[in-house]
Amino acid sequence: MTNKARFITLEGSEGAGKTTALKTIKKILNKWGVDYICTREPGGEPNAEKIREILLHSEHLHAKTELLLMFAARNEHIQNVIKPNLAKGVWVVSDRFVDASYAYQGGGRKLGQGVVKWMDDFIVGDVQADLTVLMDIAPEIGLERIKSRGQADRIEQEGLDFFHRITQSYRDKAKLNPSKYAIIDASKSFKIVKQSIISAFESKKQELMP
Ligand code: Z5A
Repeated sequence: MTNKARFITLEGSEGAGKTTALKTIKKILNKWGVDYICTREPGGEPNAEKIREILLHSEHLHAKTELLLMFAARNEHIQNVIKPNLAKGVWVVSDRFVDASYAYQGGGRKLGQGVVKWMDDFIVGDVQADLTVLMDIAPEIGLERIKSRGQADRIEQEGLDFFHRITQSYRDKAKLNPSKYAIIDASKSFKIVKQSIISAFESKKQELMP
């Protein structure tokens, strides 16, 4: 495998179908014959998984604490998982990464994009995704899909306005650098979503594996 290892991230609001999309992405990468790992945020390594517990299951957290913990977990994840794998030629697929902080903390929590950009520069630096698959969905549809899942975590308990701001922030971020994104209409059927992901990867293949 002589090609440069690539960093792929998967993003979207609640119930967008990221877990389902990941299965399709794995099949594509298997077919391409690349060596890869799948990981997630917040989490992906032991310290970051402990921080995930605090983030998702604390009774209350201030918005700025949430932002700081997201980036603390991310730093552990970058240093201990993402960078070492990319350095040894292994592709990394992450279920959520820094765009989620722009969307949830910058947009949802109204902390603004500026402070997230500052943290992004400080913590992420040049470890940016080569491709971000954005599962774009209206919050009404996404939330309806996850309704039957039982107990919602701390973030999932927010109101509809919060999720509208998230969806908008994701779209705004993608507009800043459109060539880096594959925007998938996640409101469509499983079959159409799967086909859209396959088509998006096919059209990016030359760029990812020159
Ligand atoms: N967070 C943050 O605030 N800031 C950050 O920087 C980062 C994260 C990195 C992580 O939660 C939380 O952390 C998350 C953002 C925040 N917010 N919350 N809460 P998580 O990892 O536990 O969960 P998630 O990332 O939000 O994933 P999810 O809720 O499980 O959604 P999903 O993976 O996108 O959906 P899914 O499980 O694939 O599908 C949901 C349901 O819809 C399921 O029943 C499917 O069968 C169904 N589905 C999927 N696709 C379809 C289609 N096409 N048609 C019909 N039904 C479908």
